[in-house]
Amino acid sequence: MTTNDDALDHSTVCPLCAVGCRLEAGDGSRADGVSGPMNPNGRLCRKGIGALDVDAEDRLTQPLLRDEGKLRPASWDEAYERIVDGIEATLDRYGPDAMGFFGAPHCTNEENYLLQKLARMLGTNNIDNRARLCHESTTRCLEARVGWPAATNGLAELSDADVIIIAGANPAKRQPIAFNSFVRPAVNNGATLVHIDPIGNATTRLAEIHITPRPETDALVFDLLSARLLDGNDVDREFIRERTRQFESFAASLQNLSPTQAVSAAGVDETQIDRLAELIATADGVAALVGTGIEGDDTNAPEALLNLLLLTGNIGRPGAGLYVLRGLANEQGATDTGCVPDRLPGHQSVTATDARERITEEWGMRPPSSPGKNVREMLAACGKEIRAAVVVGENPAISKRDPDWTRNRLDTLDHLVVLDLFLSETASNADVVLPAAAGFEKRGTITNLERRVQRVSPTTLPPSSARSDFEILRDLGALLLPNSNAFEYQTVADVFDELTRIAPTYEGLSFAELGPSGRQWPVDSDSTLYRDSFETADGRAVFSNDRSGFTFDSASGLSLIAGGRVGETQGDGSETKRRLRMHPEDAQDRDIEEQDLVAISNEKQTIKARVELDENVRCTTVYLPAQVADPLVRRGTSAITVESISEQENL
Ligand SMILES: Nc1nc2c(c(=O)[nH]1)N[C@H]1C(S)=C(S)[C@@H](COP(=O)(O)OP(=O)(O)OC[C@H]3O[C@@H](n4cnc5c(=O)[nH]c(N)nc54)[C@H](O)[C@@H]3O)O[C@H]1N2
Ligand SMILES: Nc1nc2c(c(=O)[nH]1)N[C@H]1C(S)=C(S)[C@@H](COP(=O)(O)OP(=O)(O)OC[C@H]3O[C@@H](n4cnc5c(=O)[nH]c(N)nc54)[C@H](O)[C@@H]3O)O[C@H]1N2
Ligand code: SF4
Ligand SMILES: [Mo]
Repeated sequence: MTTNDDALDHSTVCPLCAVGCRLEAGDGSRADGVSGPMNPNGRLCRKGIGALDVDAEDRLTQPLLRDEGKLRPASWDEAYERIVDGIEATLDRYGPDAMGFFGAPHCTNEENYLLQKLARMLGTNNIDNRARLCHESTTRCLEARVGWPAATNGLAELSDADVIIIAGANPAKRQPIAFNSFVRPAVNNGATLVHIDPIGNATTRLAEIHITPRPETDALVFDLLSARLLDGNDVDREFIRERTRQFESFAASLQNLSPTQAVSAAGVDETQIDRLAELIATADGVAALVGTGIEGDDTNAPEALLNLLLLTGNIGRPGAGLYVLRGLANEQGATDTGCVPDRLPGHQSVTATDARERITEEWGMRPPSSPGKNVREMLAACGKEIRAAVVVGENPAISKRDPDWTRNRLDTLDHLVVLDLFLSETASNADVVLPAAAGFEKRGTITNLERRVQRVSPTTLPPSSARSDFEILRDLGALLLPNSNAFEYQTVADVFDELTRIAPTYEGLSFAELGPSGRQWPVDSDSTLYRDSFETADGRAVFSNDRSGFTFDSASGLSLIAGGRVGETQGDGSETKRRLRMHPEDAQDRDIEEQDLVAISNEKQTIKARVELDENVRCTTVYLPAQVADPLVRRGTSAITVESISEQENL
């Protein structure tokens, strides 16, 4: 491993998902796995094997500028000049809070750090990253109640768990190597896997218990379990007394829960709840792994799950804790490095005196102290308070909720700069597009879903004149802040080392000493967080009694859930080949048979698909892959109707 930014290395860490498997360049464009902390047996998933096989034809190879409505090739100097003019004009006319910065879970820690440094040195906290849209409820709950917005334990600790609960996720498909390296062996060694998901998926196959709550009722399931355990006095009194706060008000609020109503509202089988309560009561360690399915604007499933873990003392010990099944390669790092509107690097509040002091010393200026706008607020303010934006490795034009709305918002900007590998939908609407190097063409660090900071190295050169986001942001920083030397870096290691001086979570790490296995933050603890105390003001974890109001419109009959992610096509994507998964009883009620073509409608839209009968789908719930479901539901659920139509019918 070299630290010279230009030299090529033979091996690196897979830049395609938050697991972070080790790999090396194999024959042709194939990547071969090499043993690493996340893939001890050297395996890669299919996506990882193709990690180095980027469609070179479509790569951006030179900067593009918009002139007379059209993008045209330009030199780097010309592109930089246009960016500086656009940003300076915005600052002069409207001030720094008219700028928005969209950061970068595909990019390295150093790149994310530079992006937020640029935003803040220009005078705004309007910086966010898209991790907010995937795991916000869970990470917010962890940060507020135990300390850090991150997984509480390392994955290898799953070998110490007796019960593994996976809720609203499909790691067998989405984090396949983590699932096969840690969950599967734990289950083979006797741990009981419980899958909580209205829809059975690849993960369910390994589960002993499959609980299928009505969508968005998981909080009720966790509360029911807490109530059962409390009734049976199967709780950890010592842990509650010594290490938590607000237990009494939580226990009192559970008294208001009517178990009969909760069971019926969640539509779960009571004997399964009893069985799981029994398992938790007798387990030495319970680990919960959660994904996007328990996120939702109105649910507080993560809050209820954390209550359950605190009640039973299942946090702060090996194999007992809450894991966030993050998706994008450096989602954790983008948040750690401060691409967040109210947090400086290291999850410190923008108002925290000591953090502000450290930064002022390091940057030679005070960062702004009023929290900025988050992703959604920035998009909503485009063309109004926000007049210019810099987007690094994100494609909000399609990935954010309601793409047409988002695209229209981005169109209203005076100045849009996009750094990307390809001419994405967002890039094609930009005023300046800069060609960036991909994950395996650059050096830096990324932080995986268990807080492991690992080095990535270039195994190939970027195409033509593309530059790493690090180089681009360093250049822009120097040009936009000509009176400061705050962007004078020789190598990415200089940026990383600055990060370790500012972010307490990264303190003690050193770029040169990360080694082939990386290190988990914080370095002064082992992989289990909170063994002795929580990272809260008084060191105690907090119970929450914020119980969600919950309504189920039984008249609507069926609710639609979407799953699977962007980029995964099903069949050739043509309307008649799309599959709607439906329980046989729901189909029978509507005179629908296997393979029937159906119209699926909510109050706004109708789409067509073919029915696939499936007993692993809970009754009254149906399932479509995300990109097919898109017009009907982007997140959460939608009440829909389904009816058979003839093969020829046009919608
Ligand atoms: N191959 C591949 N892997 C990927 C990605 C990719 O694009 N391709 N993307 C990555 C990214 S960015 C992410 S965020 C992750 C996402 O990974 P996951 O969060 O695992 O995403 P899904 O596979 O959609 O699984 C979500 C599950 O939640 C369930 N669900 C929906 N509503 C509810 C509910 O109310 N309660 C419960 N309990 N469950 C519910 C759905 O049925 C579905 O099974 O995957 C990552 N991994
Ligand atoms: N319809 C639908 N929408 C979804 C989802 C879905 O399942 N269905 N899933 C949601 C989820 S979970 C997520 S996480 C998001 C993903 O949302 P986004 O992160 O916005 O989308 P991506 O397409 O993953 O990546 C954005 C861009 O980053 C670029 N990129 C990759 N690596 C680099 C790099 O090193 N540098 C630079 N500068 N650019 C780079 C890619 O070329 C791509 O154009 O989508 C969300 N939106
Ligand atoms: S599991 Fe994730 S990190 Fe590992 S090979 Fe697959 S895509 Fe890459
Ligand atoms: Mo995601």
